[in-house]
Amino acid sequence: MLKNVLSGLIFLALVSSAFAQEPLLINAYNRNTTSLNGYWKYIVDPYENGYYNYRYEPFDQQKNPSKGAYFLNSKPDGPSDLVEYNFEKMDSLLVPGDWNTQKERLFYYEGTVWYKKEFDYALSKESNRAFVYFEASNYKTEVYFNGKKLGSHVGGFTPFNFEVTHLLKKKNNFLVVKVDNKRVKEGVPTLNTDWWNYGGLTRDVKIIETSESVIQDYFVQLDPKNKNNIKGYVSLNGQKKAFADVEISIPKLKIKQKLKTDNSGTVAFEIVAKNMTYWSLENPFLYEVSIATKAEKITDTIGFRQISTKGSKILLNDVPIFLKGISVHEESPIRDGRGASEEDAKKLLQWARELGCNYVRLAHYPHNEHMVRLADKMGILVWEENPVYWTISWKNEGTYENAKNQLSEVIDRDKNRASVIIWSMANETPTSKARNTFLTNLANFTKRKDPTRLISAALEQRDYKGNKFIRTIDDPFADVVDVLSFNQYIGWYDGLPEKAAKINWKIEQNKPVIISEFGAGAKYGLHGNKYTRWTEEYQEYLYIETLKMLSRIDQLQGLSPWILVDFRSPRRVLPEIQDTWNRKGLISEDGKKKKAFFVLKNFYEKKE
Ligand code: GCB
Repeated sequence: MLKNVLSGLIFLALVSSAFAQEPLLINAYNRNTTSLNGYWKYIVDPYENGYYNYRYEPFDQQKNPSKGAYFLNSKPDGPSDLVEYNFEKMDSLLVPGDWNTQKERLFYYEGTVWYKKEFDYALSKESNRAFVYFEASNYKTEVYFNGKKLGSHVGGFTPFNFEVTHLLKKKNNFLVVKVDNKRVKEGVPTLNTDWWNYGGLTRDVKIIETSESVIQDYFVQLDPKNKNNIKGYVSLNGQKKAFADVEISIPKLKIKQKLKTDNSGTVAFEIVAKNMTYWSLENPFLYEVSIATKAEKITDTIGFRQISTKGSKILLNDVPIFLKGISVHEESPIRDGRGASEEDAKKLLQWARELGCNYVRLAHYPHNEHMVRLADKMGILVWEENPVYWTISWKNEGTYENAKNQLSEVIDRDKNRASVIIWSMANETPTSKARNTFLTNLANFTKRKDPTRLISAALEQRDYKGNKFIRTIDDPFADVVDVLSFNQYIGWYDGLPEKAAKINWKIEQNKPVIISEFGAGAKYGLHGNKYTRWTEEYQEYLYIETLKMLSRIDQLQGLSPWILVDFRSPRRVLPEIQDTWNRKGLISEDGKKKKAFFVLKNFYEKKE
């Protein structure tokens, strides 16, 4: 009996540790990788029949799961053996890609889809390690390799990886992934959003091969307090991570710094660097930075700059800047659905450039890494956002942990990108004690993790002391943020565009103000007078009036109107106008510019 209990406990311990998320390898961009993109076999499984047995117990938590478990990729032993699925005979989905826009029958689907990919892989050195890396998968993902569970991940927009070294074979490896995009109340985001819940392996999947002692993480940034100092840390992972030699080199600065890790495998450093070319909008200069151990070397391109605030100003390298921005969703402007490729990012950022932008708000969740890498190269500043949207379950501890984890993963991924200047905690969240605590804890966590960037959140505005014509921000979270941002829809959800002329602002916080959203719906090609909803003229009129109104805010330091391109949302059902598209784009989903595009472009051209 005791023996049974003990072996049960040991088994449970093994299972639960196997479920833990493994340390993220940053800079998957410049590592030794093999792509697993391409066609994957898939099974649609709305009842999660391949995950639970008929007593609703997960197969992957049983000692000897039956052949019905899809992660086993079972094959019948002979003609009399019963196996009720067969990946081989199934249709395929392209990875990266959402399933909704690839298969008509999955357009509105929310549930589980199983993916399977087979591949051969030989490590280039016996002692090397291999990891399977997912740049994102929406929303809950269970990963199995050669019939064993690697772990799971929650959150649709951030990267995660699992080590596969111990299970890897030279031939016929099979990776089975369960992706479930069911919306859940306690989730992040929650049930209710205004964008399409694209499911699937939406970004790149790859094998990363590393040496035994892998350079897992590093932070190499300009010291926010000293412009002649490069500061950060390097972290190794593996058997030999303790007291290991590490060298950071930045050839163009003639820097070669030798370091030694502590017993946890980490080393913090500060390097004096004189005569640096700072990363700026005019000259987005990126240095080649290499980090090397005895066994491996990894290279990155990093820009050095300072971002700070002083009173109501935002300073880039001590010089005040005005953020000429636009909000962007991560939809492909080239093919249908979720965007994930470099070409998608290029086109979106080129449009932003054409509009005169020096800044983009990546709404409402972390976008793919191409966006920030390109923004780094192009000299475009970036706001990155955690998908804490509207009515999250503020009191639920698991929801907080989930939000924190997603934020932590995007900070891990992008903390060396000069373009990223703002971490946004949330969008349009209703104030309450629980919400204020939730967001304040997130902000404190972020400041500790990355003290080099600014914190914000898209808040809401209200009447000032009951006066409908004076607007203010009286959200307690305004005291926590570095940059005070808010969304406002005067002229669309709140009266007609002419109302803007009557509104004044009384913003009492001595902080920079960014208008994170304003906008109006217009169907490209629909014309009429400026009072007719959905016409390009209405949207144009709203932009003209809104820009005049916002210019009366003394502390105004930037804008990111809603939004660059029309995007899909199941909330938007008006026939012949919306047909599942939110029409507040300045560009239609097929790339045509609406009249308001040119109003904003003109405003940005004239703005210092
Ligand atoms: C908002 C939300 C955004 C919506 C937009 C709209 O305030 O932040 O996600 O899409 O309004 O179009 O209503």
